[in-house]
Amino acid sequence: MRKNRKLTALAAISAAALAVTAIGSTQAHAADYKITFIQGVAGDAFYVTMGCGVAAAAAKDGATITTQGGAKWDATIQMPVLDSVIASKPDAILIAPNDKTALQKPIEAAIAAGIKVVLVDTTVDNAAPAVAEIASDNYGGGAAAFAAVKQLAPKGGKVLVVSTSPGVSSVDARVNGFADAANKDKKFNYIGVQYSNNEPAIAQRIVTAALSKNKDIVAVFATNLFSAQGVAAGIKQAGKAGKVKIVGFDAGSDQVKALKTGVVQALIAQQPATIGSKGVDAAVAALQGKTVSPHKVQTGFTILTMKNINTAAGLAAQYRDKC
Ligand code: T6T
Repeated sequence: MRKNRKLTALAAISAAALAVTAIGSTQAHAADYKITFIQGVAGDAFYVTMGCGVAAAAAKDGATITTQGGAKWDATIQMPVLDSVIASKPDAILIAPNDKTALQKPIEAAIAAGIKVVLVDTTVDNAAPAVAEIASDNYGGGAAAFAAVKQLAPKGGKVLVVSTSPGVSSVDARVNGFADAANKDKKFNYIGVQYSNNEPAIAQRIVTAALSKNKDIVAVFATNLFSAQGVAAGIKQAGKAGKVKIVGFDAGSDQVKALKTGVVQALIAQQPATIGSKGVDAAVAALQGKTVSPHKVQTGFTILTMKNINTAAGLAAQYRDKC
């Protein structure tokens, strides 16, 4: 109870500290702009929920949305998707780039073709040519994940991070935020990050191997939905559910179930629908010739625990499988 109260308080502080910086909302417009939303990957509740925000803002702003997404989190799959979207000549593209370097030139090609590009969720090495970058405060989210670990394992010990792939701006920032906070705390021994390629089965294997090598791991931070799914399965399989604490980013239905059954102790839910709606607002404003400011917008998050998962705020923070 005490721990849960502390985590709920932490959630409130984090949400307040990470208050959303608003991009000015646009007036309804009759132009019917064509906007393509390119997800990081198809079938991910994070992007499904983002799509709900995209659709709501498009209805308000006067835009028609087409959604595209590769079957895997893979830049070599996303690049041809982007090429074919450029060839279809939309007015604007909202894209979550799979890799901050590989997608740089293809995104510049879209902009050179006269298409307004808004980066949502993830970004590229040089985001300046884009209309705006709209994403969670991922570094702050990583630090908040470590704060949650501290509450859950106050005596300290070994902590592991499982992420997707290096070069993905969102999860890299979460890893850095977590690592910087963990390395400052002498009670904790940060044993590093391992990469799952966004495959739950690989995340599961990573955790199984890590637990057999380091029997004294006290907590694992999983930096996104699919890593968290695999980490939860691995800890459960090892018979360590509840003993080795899990803090996961994202709040898909599988993760919420793992929280409710005590396998996962805290989830950092992003605000994907807000990212999507702000993305459309920014694209439409740019198409109307307005200056979009600020260029970089950071959205907040809610920390979900057993304590608040069924509250109105907890329910609202959970991701959707359809709009
Ligand atoms: O965590 C989100 C997203 O923010 C990240 O960039 C990739 O993974 C997710 O889509 C969750 O699967």
